[in-house]
Amino acid sequence: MTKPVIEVSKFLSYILRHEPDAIGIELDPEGWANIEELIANSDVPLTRGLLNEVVANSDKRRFSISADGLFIRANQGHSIVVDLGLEPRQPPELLFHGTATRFLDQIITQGLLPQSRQYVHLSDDKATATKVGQRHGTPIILTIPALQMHGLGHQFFQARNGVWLTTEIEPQYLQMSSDDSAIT
Ligand code: HQG
Repeated sequence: MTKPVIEVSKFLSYILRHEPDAIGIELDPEGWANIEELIANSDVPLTRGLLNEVVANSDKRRFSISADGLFIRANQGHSIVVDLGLEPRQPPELLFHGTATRFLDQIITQGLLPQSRQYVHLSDDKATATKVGQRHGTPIILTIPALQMHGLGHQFFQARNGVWLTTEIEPQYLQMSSDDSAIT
């Protein structure tokens, strides 16, 4: 990705997930922003062409444009409350959460909580989880018996970019990936 594309991607993540107020726009209840308004209010150089390029080239498919081409929203990662219209669905047997070793003590006590975001984010492969964990420090992967939890009534959702979401994972379900032994 080129530098302008990365810059715009970061800007869009910030505005569409966390702070639409920062440029004086509002998202609708489903998280959509009017593209014309977004471009007019943007504080980074932004054109419709660049916006389309960012959406098309986002490595994690972070954004969607509405079918009529007028609106854009983030696929996941929100701290503001939006209704993404996701239905609960059956997860794979295992899901993974990458975090940093420095958070482990607290996670063991409290379980995985969404912290500043709307959901706990999970992936269906360890490589992605490792990259997510590295953003915070020395990574460690927690394995979640998602299918078993689903059978017990725990709800999982899948964002349009494939990321799995849930509201909380209690400590008893968390396993260390290295030897798959429970950490509680
Ligand atoms: C940790 C990126 C202490 C949690 C990624 C994580 C993802 C706790 C951190 C998406 C805790 C929150 C989300 C507890 C959880 N005590 N720490 N009880 N429960 N934590 O950034 O999952 O590139 O909000 O383990 O790829 O790292 O931006 O969440 O380390 O998909 O598109 O608190 O953001 O996507 O950190 O990342 P974050 P995350 P993008």
